[in-house]
Amino acid sequence: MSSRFPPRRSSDDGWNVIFPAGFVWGSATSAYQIEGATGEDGRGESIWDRFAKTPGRIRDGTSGDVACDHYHRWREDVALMKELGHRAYRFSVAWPRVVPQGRGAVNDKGLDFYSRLVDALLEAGIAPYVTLYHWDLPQALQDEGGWTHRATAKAFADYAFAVARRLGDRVVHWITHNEPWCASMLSHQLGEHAPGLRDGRAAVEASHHLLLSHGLAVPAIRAACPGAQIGITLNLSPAVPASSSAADAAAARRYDGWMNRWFLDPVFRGEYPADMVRGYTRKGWLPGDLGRLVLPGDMKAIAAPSDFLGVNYYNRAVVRSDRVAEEDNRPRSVVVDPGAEHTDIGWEVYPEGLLQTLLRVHLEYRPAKIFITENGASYSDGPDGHGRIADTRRVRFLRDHLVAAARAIDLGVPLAGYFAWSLLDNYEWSHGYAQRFGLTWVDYATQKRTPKDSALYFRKVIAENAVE
Ligand code: IFM
Repeated sequence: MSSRFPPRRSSDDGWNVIFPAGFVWGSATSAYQIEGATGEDGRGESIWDRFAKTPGRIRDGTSGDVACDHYHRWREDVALMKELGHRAYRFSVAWPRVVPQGRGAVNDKGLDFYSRLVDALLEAGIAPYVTLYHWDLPQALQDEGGWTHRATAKAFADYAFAVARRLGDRVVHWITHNEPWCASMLSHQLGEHAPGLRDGRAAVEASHHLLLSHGLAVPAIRAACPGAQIGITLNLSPAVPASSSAADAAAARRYDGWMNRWFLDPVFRGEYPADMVRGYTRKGWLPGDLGRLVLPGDMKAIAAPSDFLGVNYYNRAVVRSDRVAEEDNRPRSVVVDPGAEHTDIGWEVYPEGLLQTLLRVHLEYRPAKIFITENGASYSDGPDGHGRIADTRRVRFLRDHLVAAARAIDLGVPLAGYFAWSLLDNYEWSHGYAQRFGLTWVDYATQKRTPKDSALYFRKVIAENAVE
């Protein structure tokens, strides 16, 4: 069979890598990173409110208290998306806005906000893609043990039901979790995100309860919204050995287990990878008797049939073996190509990794459908003397990753959409406001939004359904 790649059409304007009809184009954000208004309309405290205000946790000492003030400027932001030609918008619901104490009383004012947003999106012809958990756990649940506590999974399913019951008449696409690796390993093992623990056992417990909560939420959402399309979003990175040595190959395999397989295997196969179970048990991160954490029925629940997988792709990991990495699975990502380009946050630009990731997921796990729910780059380019933001590196980043995505489609990957991270510059977690991932520049002093060149480029991609 001859390859259809690169798919071309005869054109004299050079726009020639074409996406399938109906491909979904949009951008993504998350509640804590853009909303602000953390104390308004009955919103409860989240673990990120607490973490961001703990001295030493955030590099520039800032918090999401104001962020992009989207809670007050959402009309303007929907108009911006429309102006930029977006056809879909992935945003997250803040659990503490809807259920301020994590379980129990539902705060109608919180739901009203998202309901108004959904109406405005639909009116603008933009399809809402709702993420239910993008890391802002109600602090009240953290006080009981947070994700290390099994009851949090049940509380999440109840919260998911409440949101789906209110928005499910208008929202079709639901994402239970964003990047459970971050909500477990990065935040409980490496201490870099809220709640800031450095405890491998807590990280593994949290990962299981996060996955379980996904499994419990899927039927809860379907019960409230029978036509729902439901998936989970994982952040995936190809792990490449730094050399041809057996030690580096083993380290890369461990990294892959820690980052990718620990989440993919349960969701698609209903089991944890055996090599990682052995490793975590040896370290004492899993109880010798696995049944003390993983109860009968858990794995079946986690593997509840879903409609799509969300893939967030940013970079690859080139892994070198060393003693510390072996002990705590901490990444030892090393630079093997000194000429490679890096974004301002220090991540290697590696578009081939997107193709590798999509192919791997398709061939090994066979999700019915895949959306790239995040892909983007931090570049600090700001306005020139005329107010223009010529972020040429981001334009190139987008183009090269979109060509990789098109290539994956051509090789048979059921890729259905692409969401650029992010619509706006926003609060980049422990980096504060210093890293800018937006297609749109945000002047945090005035909250003025200015589309960057990349936003205009992306608008053309969407209009043409093609990449130059
Ligand atoms: O900003 C984050 C987002 O919240 C989750 N995925 C990665 C992005 C860039 O770090």
